[in-house]
Amino acid sequence: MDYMDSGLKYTPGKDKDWETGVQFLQASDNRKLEKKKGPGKIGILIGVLILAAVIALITGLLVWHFHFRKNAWVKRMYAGTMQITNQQFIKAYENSDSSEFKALAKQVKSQLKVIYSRSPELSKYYVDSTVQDFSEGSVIAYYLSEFRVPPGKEAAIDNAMASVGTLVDKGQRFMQMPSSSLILKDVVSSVLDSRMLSRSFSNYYRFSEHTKTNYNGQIQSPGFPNSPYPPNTFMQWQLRADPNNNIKLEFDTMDLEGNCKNDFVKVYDSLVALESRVMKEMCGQYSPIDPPTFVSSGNVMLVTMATDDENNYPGFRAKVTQVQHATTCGGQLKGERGTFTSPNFPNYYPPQTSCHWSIEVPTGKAVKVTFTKFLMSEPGQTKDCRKDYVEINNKKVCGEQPDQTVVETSNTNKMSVTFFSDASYVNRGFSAEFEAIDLKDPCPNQFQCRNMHCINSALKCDGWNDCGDMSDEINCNCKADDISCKNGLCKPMFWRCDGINDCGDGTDELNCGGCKSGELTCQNGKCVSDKTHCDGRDDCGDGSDELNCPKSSGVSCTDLTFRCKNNKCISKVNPECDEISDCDDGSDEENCDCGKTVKSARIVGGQDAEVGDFPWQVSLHAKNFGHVCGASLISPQWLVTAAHCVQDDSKTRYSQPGAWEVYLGLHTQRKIDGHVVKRNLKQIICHPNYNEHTYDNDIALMELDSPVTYSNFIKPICLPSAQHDFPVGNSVWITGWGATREGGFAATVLQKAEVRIINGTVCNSLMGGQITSRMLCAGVLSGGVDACQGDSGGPLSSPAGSRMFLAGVVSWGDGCARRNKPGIYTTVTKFRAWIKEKTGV
Ligand SMILES: *[C@@H]1O[C@H](CO)[C@@H](O)[C@H](O)[C@H]1NC(C)=O
Ligand SMILES: [Ca+2]
Repeated sequence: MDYMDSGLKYTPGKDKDWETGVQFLQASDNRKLEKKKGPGKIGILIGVLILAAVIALITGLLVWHFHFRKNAWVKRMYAGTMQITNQQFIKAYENSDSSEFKALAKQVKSQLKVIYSRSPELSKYYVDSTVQDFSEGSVIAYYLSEFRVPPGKEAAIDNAMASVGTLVDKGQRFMQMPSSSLILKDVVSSVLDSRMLSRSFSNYYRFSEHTKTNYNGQIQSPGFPNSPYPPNTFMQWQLRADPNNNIKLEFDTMDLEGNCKNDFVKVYDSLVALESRVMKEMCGQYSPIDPPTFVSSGNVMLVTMATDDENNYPGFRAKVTQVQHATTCGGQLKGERGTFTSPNFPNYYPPQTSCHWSIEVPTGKAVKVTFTKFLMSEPGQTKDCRKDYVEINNKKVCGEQPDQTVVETSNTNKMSVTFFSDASYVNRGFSAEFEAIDLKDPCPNQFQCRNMHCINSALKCDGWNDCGDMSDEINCNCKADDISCKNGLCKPMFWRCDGINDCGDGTDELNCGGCKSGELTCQNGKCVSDKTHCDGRDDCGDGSDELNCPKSSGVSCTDLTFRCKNNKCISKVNPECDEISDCDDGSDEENCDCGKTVKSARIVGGQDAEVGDFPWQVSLHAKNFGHVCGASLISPQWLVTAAHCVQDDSKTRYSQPGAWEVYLGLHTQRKIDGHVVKRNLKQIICHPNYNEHTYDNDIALMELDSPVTYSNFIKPICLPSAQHDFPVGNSVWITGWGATREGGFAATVLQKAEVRIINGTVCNSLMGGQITSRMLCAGVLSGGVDACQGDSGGPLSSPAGSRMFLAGVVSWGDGCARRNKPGIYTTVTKFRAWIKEKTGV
């Protein structure tokens, strides 16, 4: 490769650090450069000049080498953009080999040098710049500038570069300028993402795509979809559209390593990797049902991707199209009610966009606006919403707000709403409803919250924060089955003694029989001295004072310690599949292909699960009837469900495999798409000690007639070891279609609800002493009335690290965890050995 043509002209090839810079700065395709014709007369002249320059450079470099290298100055790269207002874009500027490109690039470079020379800091450490691209508007230039900075000076240079725009203004206003010079506007630069300068890159790719009307472009990571993306590679895709168009980038697959430090994709609203124009950084796996789609503010976009040496995944693929630039958004909204959304909702809104809505309802009424979705969080957002925001009633709202919690009402029949997005980071935006209300009675026949929400009057003083601002839970007289908090709140009794301060003043955690300070509470409730923790002796009697010790492996085995394959025990609690090898033989990290989901796009409604969120959820259909029970996938061929699901009744022999059809990868009942796999059963193993009166030992196993292949939609959940601890107070998930065996399914889309594990002692007293050690109780966390989600037999999924473990099987009653009534689940840990014995899993 010829550095003279393609990169920084003064750059030596020997220094590893610099080589990286050259590669990154490389302005065009190598192949084109190699194909160039031999030198003519002018060429020879240029050659001589270059030779002279090289000699001068080498001299300079030697000086540099001995002077600067010694001090280990650091390279600092900045990406920048500027608008040149006294030039017109011509087609040749798209081609960096054209003489027109080179001529303008040269002018930009020399002007940059002049600009930087106005700052003493910048001029001292400036090395050089390369122009990367031009685009329309008059002409917009994209460039990289390199500095070599003594250690400790980086921040000072960053600051100077951040205000480089003022240097330009100063220059243009006060200095005599030659008439040929470029008039510059909006000069912006920011330091390059340091991961893009990694020394370990061994390959660089640069692609470009100019999309047209009626033409679908496509970009994808190398090798997609047949092989994983290459290691140690930096890639960039430069996307252009025609003037007055925006680029729409629609990912259909995004499947990268989960850690953005190692592999990542970044999308920019620019043609150079300018951090102040970054729209989104992505890694991991995105749900293919609701994949991200971005729209640029202008007619260019840049996608970069960097990979490290290991864990290469399939990569990404995205469609590139152009859409006409929408000059306006917002508008006039009239009538009794209506809806409006941010641009492109539920896809990502474009950066640098502002919309204004004027809402008008009939005279005499007032306007009430409710935001049903509000997703506008972004890195670097401030409390006073200095980045993206919505302004309503002279109030700025930003960040991420729970559904239906942002509500505003006007005093008149008019209201205005403004949406604003700044230059960097975009999100999905908002959807909102407006309605005309009667100011004298804004909540007819309902309770009016302080935040103007209207809720069912029965929800007042029931212990749940239904308003969202607690205004329905103050000044209450608590019911007998509620905790009366000292501060006047009422809380469901089952939050007593679970280690979480629900009252806010600790009332619910008083008199829980805890130990004194300086004492350790054993799992069996005994109190022992702190000092006995990890002293090698079992002081508690159940071994719980010898858990989570500094010396983890090779401790004496108790009922609470994890037993490795080699029969040695470790004191760490829940060591299995936590991605740290704790056993000497590594057996705690074996069989860990379980419990992981694709990254959720977090857009689908409150209680609806998202596709791929719970890929182990199985729907059990009774033949000729439909869905009646849930189950969990634990291996390619085995399911766990509830024993009471497989009991015969007078009409159907549910205990027989032939009575069932099994649906895996199902999200919406009756919608059997390409992700869904149907299986029949080979056998059903019901727990022999299942008691149909007490629901004790309510667990059963099902074997599929043939194994399933795992996919994004079908994956097993992790089975906990017998010693796995699911602490009281932990949040876990229940899922299902809300079915009862009598009534068929209640919901078509898989529902989810967050529940919290309830103290067994408290639960047992609430449930009249019916709770055995093989049952565990959990209560719904959110206050929704329709929080009845679980199906009998379905999973109680407990998150741990990046995985989910099967904590329980939905057992009692209709399987719903109702408000003020705990749900009862079969404790899976108690049946771990039985599952292993019957299935080998
Ligand atoms: C459960 O509550 C009882 C008191 O009702 C208390 O003694 C016990 O420590 C609590 N258990 C846990 C695990 O917090
Ligand atoms: Ca509590």
